[in-house]
Amino acid sequence: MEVGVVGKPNVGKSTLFNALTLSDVPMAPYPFTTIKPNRGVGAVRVPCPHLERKTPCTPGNSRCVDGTRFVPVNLIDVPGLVPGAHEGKGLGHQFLDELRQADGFLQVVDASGGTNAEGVVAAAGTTDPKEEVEWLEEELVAWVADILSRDFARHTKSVELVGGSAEEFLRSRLTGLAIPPSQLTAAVRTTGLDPAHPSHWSSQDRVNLSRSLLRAAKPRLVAANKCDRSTPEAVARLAEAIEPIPVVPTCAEAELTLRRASRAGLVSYRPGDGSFTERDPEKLSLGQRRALEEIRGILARYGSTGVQQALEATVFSRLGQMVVFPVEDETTWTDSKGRVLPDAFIVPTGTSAKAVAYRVHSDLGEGFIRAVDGRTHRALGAEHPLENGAIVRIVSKH
Ligand SMILES: Nc1nc2c(ncn2[C@@H]2O[C@H](COP(=O)(O)OP(=O)(O)OP(=O)(O)O)[C@@H](O)[C@H]2O)c(=O)[nH]1
Ligand SMILES: [Mg+2]
Repeated sequence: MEVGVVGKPNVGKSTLFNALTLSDVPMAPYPFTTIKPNRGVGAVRVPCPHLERKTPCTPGNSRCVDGTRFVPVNLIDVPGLVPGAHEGKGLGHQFLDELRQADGFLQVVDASGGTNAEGVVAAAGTTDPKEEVEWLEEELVAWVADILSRDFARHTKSVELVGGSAEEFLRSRLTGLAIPPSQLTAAVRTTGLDPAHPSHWSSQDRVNLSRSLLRAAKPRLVAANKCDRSTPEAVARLAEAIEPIPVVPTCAEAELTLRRASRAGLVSYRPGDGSFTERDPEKLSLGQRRALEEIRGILARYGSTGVQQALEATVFSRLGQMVVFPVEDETTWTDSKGRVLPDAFIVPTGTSAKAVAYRVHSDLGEGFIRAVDGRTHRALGAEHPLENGAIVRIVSKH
């Protein structure tokens, strides 16, 4: 699972990335601070099933804090895009290629309207974040259309010569984008294109097709960042204006401050919480106390900094994922080394028992006999769709 953090320059992408991953990539109040992509690992929260039994867990690939499991998600922070990036403006869209494997996008916008299209700081309210959402789609569409159009005549002819379909043409050109074949076929249909003759598709057809593909295969959620300088009402107006794309108000700066303060032992704060407490107020400087007071005001206004919620809404609601817990013993919920609930995996909602087996290890998938539900102890067939939070043992020949 990989989420791409995208948007125009200077909106807070790297700040949000640093907050989610506790990294230290450069952030600054001017455009193009990020000049090459940053990769890191964030996490989404789910209740840890160990709470159902009061036996502590022994997490391996994830962390468990007071019964909340933090399951890893890969993140990429890319340099800011400006309108016309596909024609080479700003840093162009060369770095978008790094996002090919991303399952979806978290677009950061400046909800306060205080950054112009090129990322230069302006007075609050001078730009409309709705426009950022619209032109970013155009840039992403142009990026995909460009990939499709490279050597278009040659590639389409060679597919048609051997009686190949549109799907084959698209699959060969867009392999890196990790779009399932069914979505390729569906996009050709919804765009109303002739699947037998891709060579007849005009450049506008390719743009329309790219738009359908992106909308279906790379869902986007908008983080209305710098919400500390905006209002819940303005965020609600943005959400209405860009429906059906969901919007989550965020204050990346506050989240980063809280996570760093928590790491330094200054406050008790769990990512996503609506409050925090100072550990030892005596130890805080006046500046630190003031910064924390300001953050309290933001939490009171919005309920949380929104950063954790934005990632979770992207992964669970937009990308339709869920979390499963594979174990080797369905009674004790342990692996072969006796570790309780060691792994938590993010998989698409409704993933079958056999697909989860493959996810754990290809050998387990190939030798799949049955799965066993860790709660009901019922046997589950290969195609049985698992539920969110399922604890599952895979019985395999290997
Ligand atoms: N007020 C406020 N400022 C923020 C927030 N998040 C980030 N900033 C500030 O916005 C500026 C830009 O932040 P970056 O994270 O560098 O932005 P970016 O989108 O990665 O910028 P590029 O890499 O240049 O594209 C910095 O001065 C941050 O401190 C926020 O939630 N509220
Ligand atoms: Mg940046």
